[in-house]
Amino acid sequence: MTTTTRPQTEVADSAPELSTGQAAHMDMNPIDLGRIEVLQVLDEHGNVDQARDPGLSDSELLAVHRAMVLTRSFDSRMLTMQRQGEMGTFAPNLGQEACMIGQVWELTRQDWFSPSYRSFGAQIHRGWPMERLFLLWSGYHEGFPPPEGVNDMPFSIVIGSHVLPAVGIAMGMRRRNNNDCVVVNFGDGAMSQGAVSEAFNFAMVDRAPVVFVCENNGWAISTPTKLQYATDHLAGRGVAFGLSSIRVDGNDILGMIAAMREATRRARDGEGPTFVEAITYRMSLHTTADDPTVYRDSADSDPWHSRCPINRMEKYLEGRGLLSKEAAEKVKLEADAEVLEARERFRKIAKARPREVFDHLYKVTPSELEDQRNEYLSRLDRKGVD
Ligand SMILES: Cc1ncc(C[n+]2csc(CCOP(=O)(O)OP(=O)(O)O)c2C)c(N)n1
Repeated sequence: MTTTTRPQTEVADSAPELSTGQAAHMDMNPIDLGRIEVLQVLDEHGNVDQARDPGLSDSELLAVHRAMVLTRSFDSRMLTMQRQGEMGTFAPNLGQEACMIGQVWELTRQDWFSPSYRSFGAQIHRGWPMERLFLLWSGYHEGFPPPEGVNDMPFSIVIGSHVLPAVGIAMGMRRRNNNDCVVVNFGDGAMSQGAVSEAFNFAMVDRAPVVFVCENNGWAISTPTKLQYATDHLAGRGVAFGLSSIRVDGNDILGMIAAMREATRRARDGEGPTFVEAITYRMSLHTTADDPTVYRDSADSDPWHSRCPINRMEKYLEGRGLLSKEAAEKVKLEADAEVLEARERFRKIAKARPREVFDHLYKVTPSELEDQRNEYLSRLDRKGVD
């Protein structure tokens, strides 16, 4: 793992001594953090850097590939369903599949995962049935709670709001003194939320076993990263709080796994939190309510087509004789079929319940709303709607 060049500082037990030495000159230039290399194991041509290869077995490599293909298949089906009026507004994962799968690949059932809204690839891998995610994104509250036995937090839409609670979970783990850890993800836009900086600080002071994964996908809705921060990288923000920080090619599944393996090892071994800045690109819409053509042109996204995380993995697997083109096509067809089966299960469960429209808002419904509810219910009665 390439960490920053800056050595980890020990947390002081007491107030710092005032240095009596005179600085040679008053230097207010920004401290040079140096260049923080971007870790890449699998390049876009399918070549692997053997020295940094996390060494997955053949079956693990195929499983990782399959998980990314399933993520894409689910994503594409969600978009079709949304455009046909069968799904609510959602945030596509297209292009971020390696980031999604890589960040949770090293987690155990005991570990916790606290996701942002653009995480369903990771959630499926963690054990969320796809029909539950369909329910969730089409507005059924049954879809929201994490499944029994899956140590995930419900995802957060309020940007950055879930990062401090994730640190809280990690602080609890530290007090229990077990080997578990927490992974929390968020976007480059979330880095501008004060709570994320607070989370970095609390985590470092407590040496909490948490891995922060920033999916730096180039855009926060219509705000490009160059308007989000004025430094070369976000990883430097971790360095400022004393965190071990790394930049990784977020479209490289092997790089993501290598980085997360070391980051989670550090957390489990009591070496404290790590900040992983994963460089990726949001290939699709911010959400289905968005039209990126009004604020970015294809020159911005074009270079990322050749960096596709799935294509490069297929080139690598083909080169190793593990996956032919035909076999890759079969994986895709099987994933599509699996998603369609989940859609059928979803359709059987998802029955609109118009009589609940006024429920779940107030513990005691205000009288004017109660009047509206009664009028609405009698209208449903007149129309014979259950
Ligand atoms: C506190 C808060 N402010 C604003 C919003 C509106 N909003 C929704 S998504 C988003 C952009 C987030 O971008 P980023 O963190 O980079 O994540 P990405 O969507 O790219 O994955 C904003 C500003 C919000 N949900 N919460």
